[in-house]
Amino acid sequence: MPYGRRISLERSSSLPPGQRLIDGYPRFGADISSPPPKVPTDPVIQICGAVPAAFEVSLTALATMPRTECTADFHCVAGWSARGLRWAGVSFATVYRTLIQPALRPDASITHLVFCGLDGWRSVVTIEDALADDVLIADSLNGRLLDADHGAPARLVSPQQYGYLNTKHLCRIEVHTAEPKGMRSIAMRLLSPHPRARVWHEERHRYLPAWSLRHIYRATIAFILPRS
Ligand SMILES: Nc1nc2c(c(=O)[nH]1)N[C@H]1C(S)=C(S)[C@@H](COP(=O)(O)O)O[C@H]1N2
Ligand SMILES: [Mo]
Repeated sequence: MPYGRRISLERSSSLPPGQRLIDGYPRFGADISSPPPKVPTDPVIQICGAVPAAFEVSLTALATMPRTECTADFHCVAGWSARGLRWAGVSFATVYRTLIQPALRPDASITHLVFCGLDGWRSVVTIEDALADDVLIADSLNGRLLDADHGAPARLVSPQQYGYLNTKHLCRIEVHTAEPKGMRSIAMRLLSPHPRARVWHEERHRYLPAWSLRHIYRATIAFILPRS
């Protein structure tokens, strides 16, 4: 299928502060000892929150919308980065403007969105960050349909924000008029991730300076990704 837009975010050879390049692109997350969730036969994304009635958008319908391709590096808050991933899908701004915005309550002023995965993952993204040019609902990686490891059937890709805001296995988008509660897992709440998570600003933690976390995170990934 021809692409309406192509975006490239590859920046010379540099990485954001505190990141290290690893070989390949691993499956990563809070619970990688469990298998990825099963994909339903006719997957949908439910839209709920500040809309008069929740509704569903099927992935089949999404697949007919104008496509965008975005080549970018991927950065996990734990300090690893993967180079030059070629994502394809629909720009989130297009989905928001054509499907979500017209359904909002007229008085609703949206500040945050929550992206939920089939495995229970939740990421809270500000409306400003979610509407950036390079944010996609991607269903393809490096020319192939997204596999279970990397978020089948579709995932959010926001390459300028750490991985934890890039919800895989996307099944629900909540629209909010104030900052909602984020991650449900106790571990993620203790980590208190930064609400904006911009990689080039090294926004790792809501309260602590980023440098104070680098060693803790490195130790964690050395354990999870032994060859990194
Ligand atoms: N549904 C879901 N999305 C998720 C996660 C998860 O565990 N479940 N982990 C997040 C984290 S911490 C990272 S770094 C990236 C990893 O993406 P990958 O597994 O495709 O490398 O997914 C993010 N999105
Ligand atoms: Mo991550």
